[in-house]
Amino acid sequence: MADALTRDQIEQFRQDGYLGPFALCSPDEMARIAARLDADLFASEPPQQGLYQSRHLDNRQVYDLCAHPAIISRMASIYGPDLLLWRSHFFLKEQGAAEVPWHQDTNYWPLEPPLNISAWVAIDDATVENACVHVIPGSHQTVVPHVRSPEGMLFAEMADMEYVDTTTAVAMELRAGEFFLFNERTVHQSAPNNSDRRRLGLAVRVTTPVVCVDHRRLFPGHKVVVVSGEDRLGFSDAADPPD
Ligand SMILES: O=C(O)CCC(=O)C(=O)O
Repeated sequence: MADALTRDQIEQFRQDGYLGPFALCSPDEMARIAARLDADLFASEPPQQGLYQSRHLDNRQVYDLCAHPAIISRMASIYGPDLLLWRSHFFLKEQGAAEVPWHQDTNYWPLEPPLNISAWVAIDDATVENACVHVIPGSHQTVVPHVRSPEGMLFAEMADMEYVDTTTAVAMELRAGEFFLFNERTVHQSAPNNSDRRRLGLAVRVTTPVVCVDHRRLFPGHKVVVVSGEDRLGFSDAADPPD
């Protein structure tokens, strides 16, 4: 399969809980995609600071980014050929945007069992200066308790820092058009954006048909979309990709 991961890469993902960066498209191509998203999607409904959810369900450009073979082939190397796209988030950090605290995604998610692989796709260049995501290698091997975040953070709950060692954290600096993979327990964060450059990323969330998504904890009409292979189990409600 094109873009399949090697055995060594799969082993590295299992050991570190993240992998990449990889190229989805060139920076020039991503600039064209970003201009179209700005014109067609964000002009009428700007992404809020923080979360902007699951527009792959009603926007073909967003769906095509989420279901891009460069992402899905690599995910299939790890989780097999049957894959469900169950969620996507635009994470916008304008100048002055607050911190996304250290956290494990599984703390917030309605998945049973809690199994997910994410691709974080850079729509703008993401650097330390404009608040790229940081990950902690190997942190997915422990479930970390979460506590209320202090005022001013972008998430209401965060990892209890008694259980998190940030000294080995890695800054995932990406050119526009690149992405990295991480799993549902990899502890990650992004700092406040103290630069004058916007930082927009798209987080693509994929699981397998053995997982049941509790749609009631998301929004009315929420469904998964089969992005590879087939869903032989039907535990989660499914929709077709948008036209
Ligand atoms: O983009 C960010 O700043 C945070 C990303 C994140 O928390 C995620 O993708 O789960």
